[in-house]
Amino acid sequence: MWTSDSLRDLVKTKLGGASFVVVSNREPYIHTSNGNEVTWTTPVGGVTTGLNPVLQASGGTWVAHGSGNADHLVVDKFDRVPVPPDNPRYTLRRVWLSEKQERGYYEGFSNDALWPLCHHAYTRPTFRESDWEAYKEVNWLFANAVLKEIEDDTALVFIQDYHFALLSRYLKQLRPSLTTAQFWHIPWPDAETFEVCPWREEILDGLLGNDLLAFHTPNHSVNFLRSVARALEARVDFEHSSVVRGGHNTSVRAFPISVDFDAINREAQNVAVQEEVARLKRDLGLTDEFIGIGMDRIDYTKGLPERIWALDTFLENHPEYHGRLVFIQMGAVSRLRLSNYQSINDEIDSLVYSINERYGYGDWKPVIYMPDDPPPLTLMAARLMADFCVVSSLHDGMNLVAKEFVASRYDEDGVLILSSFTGAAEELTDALLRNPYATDQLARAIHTALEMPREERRERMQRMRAVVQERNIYKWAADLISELADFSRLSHPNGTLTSVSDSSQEPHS
Ligand code: GDG
Repeated sequence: MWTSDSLRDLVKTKLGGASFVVVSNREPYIHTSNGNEVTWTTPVGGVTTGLNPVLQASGGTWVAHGSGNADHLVVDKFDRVPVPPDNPRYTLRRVWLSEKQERGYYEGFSNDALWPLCHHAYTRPTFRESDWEAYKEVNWLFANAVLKEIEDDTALVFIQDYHFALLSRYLKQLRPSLTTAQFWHIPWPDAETFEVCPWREEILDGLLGNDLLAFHTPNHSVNFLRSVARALEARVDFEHSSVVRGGHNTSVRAFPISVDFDAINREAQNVAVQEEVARLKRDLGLTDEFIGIGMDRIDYTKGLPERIWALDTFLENHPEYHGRLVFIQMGAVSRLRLSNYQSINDEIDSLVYSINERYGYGDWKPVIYMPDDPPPLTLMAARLMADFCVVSSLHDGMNLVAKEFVASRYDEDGVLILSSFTGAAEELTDALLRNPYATDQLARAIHTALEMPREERRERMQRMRAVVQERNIYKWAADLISELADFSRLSHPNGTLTSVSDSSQEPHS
C-alpha cells in the first residue's frame, strides 16, 4: 500500500538529488486580502486535489499562475512562497499574467476551445486566432519561469493538463537535456473530433516534446495515438504505446488518478464531522428519511441538468417518496466569464426552481441547491449524511468526487450512482453505472439506490473502498515517477533517452 512516506522514499531513490518541478495553471494556494487582512484558500478542482498531497510528500517546486489579489504580497523577490502556508513542505513559484493573457490563454484557448473539444458534451469549441497567440505566449512565459527554478539538467519537470500543450516542446528547445512528463487530466477525444482544431499539428507536436505523456485511461491514450497517426509524420507504435518523432521517443501511458484515501478516511471519522452533520441537518431543516447528494465544480460537462431531470422523473413515478427524500446539490461556480458557464448556471437555477415548485409542499422541497463553495467540513458531513451520491458527468477524465465519496464512507454504507462516461467508472464497477443521457435509467437508479438492502450496500462499498485504498494518489504518483525514471536519463545519466518499450522499433538518432 503506497503512503506519503513510501512515496517520499521513492522520489529520493529515483530522482537522487534532481529537482522535481510541477507546473499547472491553477495554484494550490491562493492568497486574498479583505482590507488589511491576508488570508489563503485552496481552489476547487481536481488537479489541486490530486497533486497537493503528492508535492507535500515529495517536496520540490510547484510553478503556477498567481491569481489571488494578495499573492504579490506574500512572495519573496523570486516570486516564491513556502506552502502549505501553515506547515510548509514545498515551494510555490508564482507566474504573473496580464488580464489580456489570462483572457486569451486561459478563458479563450484553454476553456473555450480545448475543454469543449476534448469533452463529448455537445458544446461547440470556439477557435480564435488571438486566443491561440496568447496561449503560445503564456506557454513560452511558463517555460522561462520553469527554467529559473531548475538548477541543473537532471531536473524532472511534471506538467499538468491542457493549459500547457506546448510547454514541453518549448522547454526542450531551451534545454534539450531536460526530462519532462505531462498528465492530461481531461479526456482525449477520438481522432476525427480532434481534427477540427485548426492548430492540431502544433498541439500534437508540442505534447510529443514530453518523454512520458499520461492519461487517465487506455482509451484516451489510444485516441491520442490515433490523432497523431492521422495528423503528423511520426512512427506510432500502438503495441507498445509510444511515438517516435524526429528521433525522440514519447511513451504514452494510462495512470488513473486518485485521492488520499487514508487522509479522507481519517478526516471522515473526526468528531467535528458528526457535529457538522447535526448542524447541517438543523440549519437545512432536514427531518427527511432519505438524502441524496451531488457536489461538483459547476460545469456543463458534469451533467447537472440531467441529474435534476432524473430526480423529476423519479418523483413523478414514485409519489410514495414525496416528503421523504431531499437531494442536496453542493458546488462551486467556475469560469463565470464564459457565456457557456453563465448559461449552465442559469439553467440549473431555473430547473431547481421548477422541480421545487412542482413537487414541494409545506416545508418540504425536493432539491436544496448550495452553489456557494461550502467548506471541506460541510462537504464531508454531506458525504456521510447521504444515502446515495450522484455523479452524472456527460464526459469526465476521472472524477474525484466519486472516489472521495467512497473514501469517506468508513461506515461502509451509501450508494454511488456513477456515469459510465467517467474514467472512475472503469475502476468503481460496484457503483450503479448509468448513462446520464438516459433519464429514465438514471431515475430508476435512484429508486434502486433507495431500495437496496443494507447487506448489498455494504458489500459494494467494501469492494469500492478496497479499490480506492489500494490505488490511492501515492500509488498514482509512484507509478508515474517510476515509469519516467526508468525511461529517462535519471537512470541513464550518461546516455541519450532510452525507451525500454521501443527496443523493437527504429533506433533513436
Ligand atoms: C479535472 C478533470 C479529473 C467539488 N465541489 C466543491 C469542491 N469540489 C471538489 C471535489 C473534488 C474537486 O473539487 C473536483 O474534482 P473532479 O475530479 O470531480 O473534477 P475537475 O475539477 O473537473 O478535475 C477530472 C481531475 O481533473 C483530476 O485529474 O478527475 O476528470 O475534469 O476534489 O471534492 N470543493 C469545494 N467546494 C465545492 O463546492 N471546496
